[in-house]
Order: sequence, then C-alpha cells, then structure tokens
Amino acid sequence: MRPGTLRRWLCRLAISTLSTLLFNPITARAADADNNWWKTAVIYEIYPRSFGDANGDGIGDINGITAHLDYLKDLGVDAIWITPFFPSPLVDFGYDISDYRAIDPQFGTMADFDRLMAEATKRNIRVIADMVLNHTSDQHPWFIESKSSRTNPKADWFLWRDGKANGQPPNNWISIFGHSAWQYVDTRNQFYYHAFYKEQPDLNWGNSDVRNAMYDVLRFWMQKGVAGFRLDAVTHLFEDPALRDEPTTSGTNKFGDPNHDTIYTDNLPQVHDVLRDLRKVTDEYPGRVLIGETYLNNANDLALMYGKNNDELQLPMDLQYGFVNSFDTAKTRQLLVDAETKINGNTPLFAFDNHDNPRSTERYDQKGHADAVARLIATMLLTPKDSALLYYGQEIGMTDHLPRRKEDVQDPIGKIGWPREKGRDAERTPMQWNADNQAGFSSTKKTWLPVGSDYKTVNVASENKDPNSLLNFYKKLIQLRKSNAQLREGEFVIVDPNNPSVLSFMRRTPDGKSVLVSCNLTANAQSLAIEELANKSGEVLISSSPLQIASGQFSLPPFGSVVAQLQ
Ligand code: TEU
Ligand code: CA
Repeated sequence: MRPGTLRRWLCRLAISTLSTLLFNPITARAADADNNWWKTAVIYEIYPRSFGDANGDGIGDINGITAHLDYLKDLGVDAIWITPFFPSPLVDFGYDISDYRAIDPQFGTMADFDRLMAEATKRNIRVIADMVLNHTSDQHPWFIESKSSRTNPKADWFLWRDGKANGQPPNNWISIFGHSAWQYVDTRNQFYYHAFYKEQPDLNWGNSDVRNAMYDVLRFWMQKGVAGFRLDAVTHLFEDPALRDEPTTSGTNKFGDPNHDTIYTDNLPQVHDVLRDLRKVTDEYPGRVLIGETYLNNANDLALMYGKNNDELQLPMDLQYGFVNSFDTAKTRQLLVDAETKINGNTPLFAFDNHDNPRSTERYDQKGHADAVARLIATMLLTPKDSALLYYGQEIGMTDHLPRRKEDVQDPIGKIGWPREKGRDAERTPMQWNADNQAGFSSTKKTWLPVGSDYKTVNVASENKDPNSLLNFYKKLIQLRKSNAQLREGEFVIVDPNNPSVLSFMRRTPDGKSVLVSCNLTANAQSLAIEELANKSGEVLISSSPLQIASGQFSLPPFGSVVAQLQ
C-alpha cells in the first residue's frame, strides 16, 4: 500500500458512513425524536445546597449531585435542572451571580462540573442550567464598573435614573422582595432599579451589548454540554422607559408596602424580542431547550410565551394548574383543559413544587390523608400530556420545616418580612436519604438548614425497601409514562366534565386505544359511572388503592386516583 492510501481510504469510509447516518431517514427520525426529548420529559429540580454534601461542610455541592445520579436514573428522570451554582455572594443563595462562567467554590470546581456532565450523560440524564438574565449581583464586575461613574463604558448596562428633586426615588415601584425598588449610589448621584434585592441590580436589556454578552454566556454553557436553560424571572427583563408610577391597589403586602399593579414592570412586550433572540442562540446547538419561569394569569398569556411562530420558549412553566392551592375540582379541570387545548398544540410544563413556594404537601389541605394526597398530586402531574417538573424530595413526601426563630432564618426575604413572611427556608431543607444522622445528607452536624424532623421515616432508603411507598409509586408512574403508548403520546380528552368531585380524562392514540385517569379531589369516597365509558372495563395500571372498573363504574377512596387501560 502506498503511503497515504490507508488514510485516504479511511477518510472515504468516514465520509460515506457519515452521509449514510445523515441522510438515512430512520436515523434522521431518531435524531429528531432525540432533539425533542423535552416534550415528554420528567425534569427534576435540584437545589444544590440541599441535595448532597460531598465535602462535609454542611452545604450541598456538585459532587453531592454526582454521587446520587444512580438514584435519579432509577427514579426515571430525563433531566435535572440545577438552580444557580455560579460564583455568588449568596445574598439570594446563587440568584445573585458575580461570574457567569465559573462554579462557586462552595459548590466545587469546573472539573467537578465536567465530571457531573460526563456521569450524567453516561446515564442519559441531561443537565439544565439556571440562567439569571434579569439581574446580576452588585458584586459583578459589570455593576462595579457601571456604578463607578456616569461615563464609564458600562454606564448604561444597568437601569440608572435620577431621583426626584427632594432625594426621593424616581417613582413608586417596589421590589418583589420588599420596599422601594430603587437604590441610591452617591458615585453617580443616581438610583438603580432592582426588581429583587438591592444586591441584585437589574440589567438594561435595551442595551445590545448586554444582550450579546449574555448570549455568549449561554453558548459557553452549551459548549460545556448543558441541554438547556431555565430562565429565571424572565418576564421581568423590561420596564416602562417612561417610568410611570404603578397604579396602587388596595391593602398592603407582607412587607407592609402598599399593593401595586405590575403593568409597567412585568411582562412587557419587549420580552418577546429577547425570547426570539435566545431561541436563535440555543437553536445553534441541537436538542437544547428553553424553560421559562413564567408566573402568568391565564392560558392565553402562557400561549404567547411559546411565540406567535413557535420561535420563543419551548417550555414556559405553567404555574397555574399546580398552584390552585385547594382541591377545587372545577377550577383545576378548567386550568388543565386550558393548558392542554389553548397553547397551540405546544407542550405544557406542569409543576406542583419548587424552591420558592411551600411544598404542595403544605399548600393543599390534606384533611388527614397526607399519603393519598401525595399520590394524587403525582398522578395529576405525570399523566396529562405534558412535561413534568419534580422538586427534590417531592417523590418521598418531604414536608416543610419552618425556622422557629427569626435568628434561624437564612432566606433574606424571611429576615426582611418576619413574622408575616418567614421566607423560603421551609421548602429548602436537606434531601432525606436515609435514617442516619443528618438523613445521610452530610457528615457534619451543622447543616446549613436543619434536616426535617420526619427524616427517620420519610427517606429514600426506607421507601426504596417498601414496595407500597410513595417513592415506588412515583417510579411506577414514571415508568408507565414511558412504556405506555397512550400516556406517552396519546391525545388528551376530558371526560365526565361536570363531575364536581372527580377530575377524569383519557389519553387516546389514533389506533383507538385509551387510558383513563381519574382523580378524586375530595376527602370522601366517590362512586363513578362515566357515561363515555359505558360497556368498557378497565385494567388498572396503577392506583392509590385496589379497585376494579366495570362498565365505566368504579369508586375511589378519599383523594384516590387510578390510571387504567380501557378495553
Ligand atoms: O423567582 C422569581 C419570582 O418571581 C419569585 O421570586 C417569587 O415571586 C417569590 O420567590 C415568591 O416567594 C426567581 C427565583 O426562582 C427565586 O429563587 C429568586 O429569588 C428570584 O428569581 C430572584 O432571582
Ligand atoms: Ca459541601
């Protein structure tokens, strides 16, 4: 063989293999399905301070997440969303970022992150980063430069305004975390705007340098392998340039400020220009997803977040269906039907729990049926046509643990608002892995938040052993969501629409096969005779208690739920 022949031959082989791969319709379809992984995903939210503490300083870290990947694999999650792990003064525990391209030393190193990526990828678990675009930390070099004078190169990167003549802030806008949203800085003799804490100055998204700098941050993390972003507080990117006062409404909030509208400070139309830009940036890399933190009032507003041409967010969160906060059957049904039918065929992303709100175990009155309610919520979350967000600990039934004294509070909202607003510590306590000291979360006694007092019984190890545990109920449901064709891709059809107590729907595939889901939203047993199912029997796939379905008739115990294949 002449020198170079082998190389040329190998090269030709590579090209032909590549072209078969690229132009083969079957591989093309597989690649497509793979890129759309998020449409049916179970995404698991990790609050990294509280998941696993690998180095024993009482604070969870990246290696602590890596150590528990097998657990997540076993649970069946497709992706983890990790709340911010970037360098931060930790005023808002990571939501105040001082460097967008590194790892906070409390959480580990970039090498730790790379190892997490590699280990997660091995298990086919994707990693989603939390991007805080609205604001930086006041310790970010951009802000330090911006506040140094009115003429520095970054002078216009944040929202600086003159105060009123008498030294008063520019207008009446208040921070979501209490009191005026304006903070005075004497080097500029001006105020800057902060939608959240004063240590979280809002970036000026009207400035194209700001936008481009942030788009490059997204590229940086996509090159590191992240599968997408959860966009923090993304509806807050723009404010009324004329700085009109918000109309006041009645009463005061938990911080004692007068209640305001948010027409000039939230969800301004310019947000959509940025969402379209962001989508273009993430579309540069295949298979990435944009999730939005979108607290909205109705399905029409939610529909807009996907973009008029489906060119904005793939998964803006629906934070309505899972936040009714009472078992109001009609309202819950309406919100579910709206999400399934009024967002132009897009995928809703449902959640019942996250790091900002009391856990659903607290928000929904269980009337003495805690276990049934937890299973009911699991069913309501995992059986509609949706993507589903789980919050760590939800799958084992973790509950809230409020700080007892003001001195114990970690979340600054709780420090500012005590006692009316106790902050978000209660839903952020360490993951309960087993019945050992500190619930297996950490080797040190002094964890950053105390471990929940119920950890001896509510923990992964003991629930793993019990085939009837909540954890195993979650596992079965997630498995079923993947293996059952109707639950995976069937259309959503509401049934028994006027039942005041039981929420029922079907998932139906074009071959006529269907799965029925029924959820009793009351504390009383309910007998059902579902007209649409007359003459049908059902094979129970999973239910919170043993039952049989014949001719569309069955009964559900208090807060009971059933998923059944119809025959
Ligand atoms: O939350 C934005 C937001 O609207 C929430 O702050 C919510 O209003 C509040 O937590 C209710 O108690 C995001 C993050 O999820 C949150 O943790 C951050 O504190 C906030 O942004 C600022 O970055
Ligand atoms: Ca640690």
